[in-house]
Amino acid sequence: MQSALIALGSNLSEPVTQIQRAIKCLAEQEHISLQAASALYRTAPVGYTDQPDFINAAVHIETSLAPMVLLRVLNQIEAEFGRERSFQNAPRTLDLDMIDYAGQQWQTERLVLPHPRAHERGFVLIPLADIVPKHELGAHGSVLQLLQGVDVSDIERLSVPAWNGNATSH
Ligand code: PH2
Ligand code: MG
Ligand code: MG
Repeated sequence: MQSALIALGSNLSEPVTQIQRAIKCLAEQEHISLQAASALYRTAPVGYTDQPDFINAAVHIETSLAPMVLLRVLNQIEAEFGRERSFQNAPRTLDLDMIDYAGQQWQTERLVLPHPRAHERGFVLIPLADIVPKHELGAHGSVLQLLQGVDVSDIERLSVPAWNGNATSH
């Protein structure tokens, strides 16, 4: 089994419910074991800003799937959740981004690891800090170190649970 970190985001069609359902869906995948889930966060849109606030979270999984197979599973789940790809950074029902896979470095057209923008994004780092604060994102430094250089003033922690199961109950 290998360790992987997945960032989740949604800003369409009841995003809190989308993220809760997506975490449950990941936990129920045959070759994935959910280890930990962050809290849910309401975050201002970064990049293309003329769109609703996002709900973001992150999970730590163990998986026997190879990186490209895991990527395909993530894309399939996005599609099941009604994800449409109209333009880059468009509003979405569900975005599942692989942030890290066993600390590996990848540079392919379809997959870059660690995720090339995670180290500068508060909406990824704040959830990661809940579950893997000391994790090193490639050569960029640890999650906690990186957070010191990032504006997180637009990020609000929600009190609703992200996930109320455990790794074996479903
Ligand atoms: N995802 C993006 C671009 N901008 N902003 C926030 N707050 N949350 C996101 O998940 C997000 C974003 C591209 O995937
Ligand atoms: Mg993304
Ligand atoms: Mg994505």
